[in-house]
Amino acid sequence: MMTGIILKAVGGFYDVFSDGRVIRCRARGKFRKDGVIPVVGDHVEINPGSNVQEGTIENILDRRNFLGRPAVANVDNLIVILAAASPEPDLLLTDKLLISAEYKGIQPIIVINKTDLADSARIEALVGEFRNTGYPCHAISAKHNLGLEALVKSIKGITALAGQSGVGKSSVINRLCPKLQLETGDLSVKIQRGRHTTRHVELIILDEGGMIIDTPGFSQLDLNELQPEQLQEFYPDFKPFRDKCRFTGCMHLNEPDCAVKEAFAEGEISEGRYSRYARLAKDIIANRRYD
Ligand SMILES: Nc1nc2c(ncn2[C@@H]2O[C@H](COP(=O)(O)OP(=O)(O)O)[C@@H](O)[C@H]2O)c(=O)[nH]1
Ligand SMILES: [Mg+2]
Ligand SMILES: [Zn+2]
Repeated sequence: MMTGIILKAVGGFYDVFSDGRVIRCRARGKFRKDGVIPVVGDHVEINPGSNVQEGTIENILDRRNFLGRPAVANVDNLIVILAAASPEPDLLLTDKLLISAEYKGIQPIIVINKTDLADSARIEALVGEFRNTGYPCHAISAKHNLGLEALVKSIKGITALAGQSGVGKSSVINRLCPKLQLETGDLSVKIQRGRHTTRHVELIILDEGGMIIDTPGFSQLDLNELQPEQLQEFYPDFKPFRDKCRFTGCMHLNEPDCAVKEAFAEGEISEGRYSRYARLAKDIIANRRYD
């Protein structure tokens, strides 16, 4: 028995990377019976088969996480991409993606793309927005191939990309893996062409050692799944202050002697992060399900 990782799943076959080579496998029937379907990113035990016969996936090892749409397991990093300009950065979406990553136990990496379209004050302001999170942050230009080398070196393990449309996700993937040549650019053109092609998600092994998922996208957490007092757990920038509030269970909204609010007043938490947190927390409270 060998172990490997599923790179691709197409038409009942699985390409499993094991011991430096790719072995085409079928899955044992028992998976279907158990209702567990092997997915890209799964660590599996395989019987490698022979030269003339494909291998067999015998076991799926425990998953550290699972993402649907695209279905991928064991994601280590989420690159959350913003554009410094064009489109205007959607920081609320960014925060939601960061929360979703934290919730799944995925390390976020922030990438500010299109630095060629903004002045340094603007880029610095965006970097500053997330500084106290401690997340790695890379300012790059996919168009001019700036900053990509440092980014690729920081990728260890399985890495997914997410961000609003037009920020340059496909362009970044193409830079990381030039042989892919994903379509980039005008959305309306992409949608027209997209109707005729179904792409299958594939894990690409980079020369530098990391692995990227070739299909951008990441199913966000529905924040209404959270209890309002849970939300703060996904804000590493609040962590140093949370225990210092007067009330245990403080949600840092209207409570007196709140250390988180004091930290933001003193610039130790970015004002934007705090105000978007307050907005999301209030939304969760407003939509609270009593069940
Ligand atoms: N000026 C500039 N344009 C870029 C950069 N990266 C991507 N673009 C352009 O932005 C548009 C959207 O890029 P795309 O990769 O398709 O974005 P996606 O929707 O996130 O996959 C395309 O026209 C790209 O050529 C960059 O660093 N600078
Ligand atoms: Mg794209
Ligand atoms: Zn508080």
